[in-house]
Amino acid sequence: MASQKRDRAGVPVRRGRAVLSLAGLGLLALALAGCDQGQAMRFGWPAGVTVQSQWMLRLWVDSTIAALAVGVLVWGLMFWAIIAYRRRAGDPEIPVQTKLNLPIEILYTIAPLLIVVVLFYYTAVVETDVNKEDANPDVTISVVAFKWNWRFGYNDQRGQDGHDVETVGSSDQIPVLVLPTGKTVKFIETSEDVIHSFWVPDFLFKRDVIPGHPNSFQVTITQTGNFVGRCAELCGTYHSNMNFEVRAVSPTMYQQYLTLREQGLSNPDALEKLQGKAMRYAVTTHPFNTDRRDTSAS
Ligand SMILES: [Cu+2]
Repeated sequence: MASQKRDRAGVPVRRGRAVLSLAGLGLLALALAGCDQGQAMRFGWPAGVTVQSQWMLRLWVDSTIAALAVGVLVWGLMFWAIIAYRRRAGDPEIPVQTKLNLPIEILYTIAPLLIVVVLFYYTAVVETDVNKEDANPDVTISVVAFKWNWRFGYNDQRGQDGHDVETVGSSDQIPVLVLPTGKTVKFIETSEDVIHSFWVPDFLFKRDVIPGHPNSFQVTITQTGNFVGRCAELCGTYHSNMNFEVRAVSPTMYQQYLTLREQGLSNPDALEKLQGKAMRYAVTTHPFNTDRRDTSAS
C-alpha cells in the first residue's frame, strides 16, 4: 500500500478530496440560490438593458472581487496564525502575551480607511456618470405622473392637433412608451399630485417624480424588448397597479412609429401597424382592475 502523506500531528492529508468538497459545496450553494452561470459571473447583479446599468455592474463586480481578495487575505492570515501558532505538546499553559504592536495597530487603522476611500471614490465616479445628461439628447420624453397612471410626451414631435405626441394610460389601457435603442433618451419628470417614482426594473434605475420639483435623468437602451415599468413610491390606493411598459425598438422602427403618431394614429393602432396585432397593447402587464374589493397587485 502506498504510504499516505501525513501532517505533523500524524493525521493523513486529503487535500484533493477537501478541494473537491469545497468546489462541490460552492456549486451546490449556487444551485440552491437559483443562479445561472451568467448571474454567478455577475455576483448576482441583474442583467440591465442600458449602458448606465453596465457601469453599475462593473462597479459591483470590481468591488466584490476586491472584497473577496481582502477576505481571502484576512482568512489566510487567520488560518495561518491558528495553524502555525497552535499549542503543541510541551508548550506552556499560557502563550507569550503581546500587548502592543505599533506597526500592526497603524495597519489596522489605515487599511480600512484606505478601503473606504477607494470604494467611495469609485462609487462617486459611477454615480456621477449615471447621473450625467447630455445637453442635446437624441430623444426627450416628458413623464407626467398622476394618481394612478402616467402620461408620456414626445417633446417636439407634433401630432395633427398641433400638440406634442402623447401616450396616456387609463384604467382600460397600459401606457406603452416606445423608445429607440442606441440613442440617448432623457426623461423630464413632473407630478400632478403626490410623489411617485418612475421605475423600470430592467434599467436598474428609478427616480422620484415630485410635484413642483421637476427631476430628470438619461439612459441609453442597449437591446430591443418589452420592459415593465412601475411606480416605486407609495402614492395611494392603486399605487401597486400604476404600471407602464417601455417598448424598446430599433431607431428605424422608432422613426416609423413617430411618423404614424404624427399622422394621427392612436398608440395601439401605430403599434399594431408596426409590430402586428399581438403587440397592440402592453405585453408585460395588464390594465388595473378598478374594483376596490380586489386587493391583488398586477
Ligand atoms: Cu405612484
